[in-house]
Amino acid sequence: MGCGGSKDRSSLPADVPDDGSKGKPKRSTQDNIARDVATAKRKRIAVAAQNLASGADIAVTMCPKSQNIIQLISKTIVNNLLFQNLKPEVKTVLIGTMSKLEVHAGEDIIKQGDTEADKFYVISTGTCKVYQKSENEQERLLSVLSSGTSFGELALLYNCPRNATVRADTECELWVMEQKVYVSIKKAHEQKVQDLKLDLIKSVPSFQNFNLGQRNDLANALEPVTFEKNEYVFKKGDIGEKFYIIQEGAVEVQDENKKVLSELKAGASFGERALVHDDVRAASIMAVGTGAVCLFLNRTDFQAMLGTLEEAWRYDALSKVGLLGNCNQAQLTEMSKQLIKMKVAPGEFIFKQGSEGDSMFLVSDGSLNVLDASKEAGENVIRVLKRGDHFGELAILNNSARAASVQNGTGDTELLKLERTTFESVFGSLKSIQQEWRMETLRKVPLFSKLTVEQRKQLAEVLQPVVFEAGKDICVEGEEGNSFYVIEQGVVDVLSGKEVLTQLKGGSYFGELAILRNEVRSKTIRAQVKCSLLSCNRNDFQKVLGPLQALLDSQAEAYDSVGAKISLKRIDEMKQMAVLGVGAFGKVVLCKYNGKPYAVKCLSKAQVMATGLQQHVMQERNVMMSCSSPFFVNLMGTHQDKDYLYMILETVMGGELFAYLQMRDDPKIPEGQARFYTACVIEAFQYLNDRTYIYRDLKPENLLIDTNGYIKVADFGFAKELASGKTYTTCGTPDYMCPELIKQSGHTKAVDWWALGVLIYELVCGYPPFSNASDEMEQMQMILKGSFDFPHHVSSDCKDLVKSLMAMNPTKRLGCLVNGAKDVKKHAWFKGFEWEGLANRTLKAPYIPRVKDPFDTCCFEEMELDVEHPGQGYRQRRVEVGTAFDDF
Ligand code: ISQ
Repeated sequence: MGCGGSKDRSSLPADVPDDGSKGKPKRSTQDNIARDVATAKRKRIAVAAQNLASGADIAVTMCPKSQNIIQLISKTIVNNLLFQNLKPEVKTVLIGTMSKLEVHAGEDIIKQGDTEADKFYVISTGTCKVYQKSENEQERLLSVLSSGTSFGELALLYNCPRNATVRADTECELWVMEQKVYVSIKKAHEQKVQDLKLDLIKSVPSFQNFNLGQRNDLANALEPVTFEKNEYVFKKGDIGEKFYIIQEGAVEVQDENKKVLSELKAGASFGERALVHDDVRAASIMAVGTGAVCLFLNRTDFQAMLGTLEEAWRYDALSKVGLLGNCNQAQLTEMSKQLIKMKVAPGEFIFKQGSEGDSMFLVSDGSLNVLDASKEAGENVIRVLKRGDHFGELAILNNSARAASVQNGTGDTELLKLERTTFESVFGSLKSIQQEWRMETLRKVPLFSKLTVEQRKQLAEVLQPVVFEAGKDICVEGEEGNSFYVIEQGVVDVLSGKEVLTQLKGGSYFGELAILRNEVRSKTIRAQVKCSLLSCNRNDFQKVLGPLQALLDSQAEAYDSVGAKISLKRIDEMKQMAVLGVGAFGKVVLCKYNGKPYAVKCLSKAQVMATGLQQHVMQERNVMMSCSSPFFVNLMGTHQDKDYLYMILETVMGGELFAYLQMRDDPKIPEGQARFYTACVIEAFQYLNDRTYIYRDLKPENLLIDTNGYIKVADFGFAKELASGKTYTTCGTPDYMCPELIKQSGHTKAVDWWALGVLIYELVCGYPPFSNASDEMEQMQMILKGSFDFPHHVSSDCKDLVKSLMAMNPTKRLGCLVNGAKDVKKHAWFKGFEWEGLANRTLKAPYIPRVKDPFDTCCFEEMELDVEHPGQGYRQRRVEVGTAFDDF
């Protein structure tokens, strides 16, 4: 964990040039790998590039240099991983920004261990020597570098301590590239490319109704292809499944005799039918002028990502039906497949006012008139319905009489019909969809975690809808309450006094202890917009679950440590009991408060500021505040004083999965056990995906085992909200990084699903897939190639799952397709796995830690209570904190 467990010991290999003499020894056989890792495995540290939120303001200055120098730099970086696949114009700008550095013989250019490492160097004149020393050892000469060589490139990817010292041996002239500049230029370029694709997508008629998320998915999946002048894209009669958008240049549309029918230019698209079915091309397409650059998409990829074009359109239209607002993505997807096509003749009535209905409709083509029967013909049209509009949806709920008549106009109209019976036979009644949503929400309330499915069902049934207008208080701080609330729709503010602490959105809940006992509300909860909530008061609760009072009371006992949020006036209200871990950024202390255990993570404000991580810390706090899952180490509250930030977390006393793996004789675990741990992580990721959060630091070091043997995900330092589009700050742990993180081409939630593949691999093999590299740059190269093998003992289902998760192309990765996490859960490796048992925690865990009581720290490394905080040294520095942590 970022700041848990034993002291972080970096296994990062040298950030020095590749002269073949550095780094870990290469492994030869699978057996050797296992043995090496068993004896030498270290906790891996997470790394991150400087956050680019501020990158937009980076001033990029061009530094003049001669053609000779430009050529020398170009030649030096030509085979460098970090400059491969860059467009020539981007390379030119990057080289243009490099500044000159002159150093005298004997001067250190970079120093081993230096943490403020953010520069890459090219030597133009002179020689430098590379030295390395291990603890208590004299410096050892590793290599000599001369004109036309480079060093320090890892610093362009992310900040991590320098692994060697590079010292000028003669007077030297060097050219320096800064991480911030490199990252911001690449980001600007990638964003330009993405925006361009999004613009092109906007002009494609079939994609008109796609939402931003879907358009971004499309943009990510579009691949460029170049056609030379007079080259055919396809010929009339060919069968194809590719759709094209012209990005640059032009093409001619020709008939079979090469007669030109028309010319298409940049922005135009062709071959759209191929996205629906195999297209027998109706004409030939040939690149003309100086040729054409097209973006293409093939049907298989398109459908895996978004379903069929028709389904995507139907999905979008259904998602706009207010009554279906509670259906999740998977349900809407399923429903869009069940709509029945109907043709309506001119003048035909769909239904008449007052009649009983059992279907709802979407207009897919043409238009319809909504008529008020009480008015005269000619004045009775209240509304005209067009493609994408829906009507009659109340009939899905019950047999209520139609409120108006709907009649076709003069043209042919096509409708999509959803009958109540079909709807109910496939999904159950709408009521049951709502019920399922309620069940799912209640399942996440820790107080109800011991209830059986049946008991939760009863509770879900007594939830009453209640609407609060914007600005209305739902609970008031200091007042007694007796109701529990779940937010169905809308956003509420959580206030302490006048200060807004956080926001809660759909699916969040509050006030649950009030249904057991008179609880004084610790916060005010105010509707930010008009909100619909479900509530249950103590009376209703008693009626259905009265006999369970004892069970729930006992649950409530433990609840202060698993569900209720706590707030402190002073941190010393908590008694420090033991240190659970110290890492690069914080110290986690086991504390006692009101007799209950808490894990308090302390971060030094000065250190956070000095390392530029304030945005990450705030993101971590915000994500954790708005989440609560049995598969997370949940945040119970926050606190701060002059020097420190405190995150008050629930305790998870079984230790890190990493430590458990380390203590075993065999570093690999049986597939059944790996399946159980992986399933817990999938539950956590599904929860995050549903709320559009990404996690970005999966590894056994960040997975804690609770006293029931279940996994809880800890350390949300890199988590962030990403509703659509991509994010650009490279972060994570090198072993777990996916190709797009290394390419810095922008990334999405797909990074987490890749990392899950790495985790499964590491669990079943005992070492991660790219651990055979001799240094970090080689490891990056291996990741970019996707080259890894499995030992013989791994089952074929397991291999298949890992390969599907570690798909090089993030748009084709399992977990990122149209059915999201469900696809992963349905994979053959999980055949027969009891997901329901895992969710209600009745499934037996493969290993139960032997923990005697809530304060037993036997699963953690022993440490002195007064062990120094890693940010101690920063306290002396005068760091301006300003308002950075006001919202913490
Ligand atoms: C919760 N319980 C035990 C140890 C922990 C370490 C870090 C974060 C949370 C923890």
